[in-house]
Amino acid sequence: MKNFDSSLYFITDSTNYTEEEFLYRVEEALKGGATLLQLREKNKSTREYIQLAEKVHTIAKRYNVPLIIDDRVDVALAIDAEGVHVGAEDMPIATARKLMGDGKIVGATAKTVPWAKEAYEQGADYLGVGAIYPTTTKVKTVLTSTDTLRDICNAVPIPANAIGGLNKDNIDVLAGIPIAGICVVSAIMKADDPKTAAEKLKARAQELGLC
Ligand code: TZP
Ligand code: MG
Repeated sequence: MKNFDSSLYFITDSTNYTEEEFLYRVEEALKGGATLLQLREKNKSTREYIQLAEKVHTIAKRYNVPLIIDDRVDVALAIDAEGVHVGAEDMPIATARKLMGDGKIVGATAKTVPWAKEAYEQGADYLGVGAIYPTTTKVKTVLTSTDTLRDICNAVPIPANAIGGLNKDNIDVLAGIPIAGICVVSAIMKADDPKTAAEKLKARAQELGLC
């Protein structure tokens, strides 16, 4: 099992922010206690993605937080990121693993138990499971019940994180489910104060015994 902490996994969304504001928010989230960071860009050219990833990686390293690149193994390799996250329409997990090597983190999306087992067998290090609640973040997803989330956690030996519409006021539904942590975009990214938002989310998750 790889050694990383996904208890507060912050996934970025640069939509509607200047680069300066975006990087500031990322850093505030890290100051607030995000333990794992994913750069998630859907509309950037390869060159733009790499340039932004380099900047985000420089910041993440200062906080000792691993950086995961969404979708793109080439971008992850180009900047020597700590990992990549692949979904159903991205590179197959086994291929991502082969290209990234054993030392890097490969994360995958899973919405069912068979899918989770397949991801584990292909070499995924962790799973993102959801959406638990409807989300306003641009994503092709369907809802995953907390029962399925629990079944997935019990079916595979790798950490599973809940994702989708989560915030400090609704994560109580996850209490008692053996997740490794929560993944959030909006709850931190769109908060007035991302640092305080991250701190409060983490405190609430700890209070509920989620991490
Ligand atoms: N995968 C499932 S839901 C989701 C992703 C990437 C988006 C989560 O964003 P938010 O803003 O935390 O609901
Ligand atoms: Mg993807």
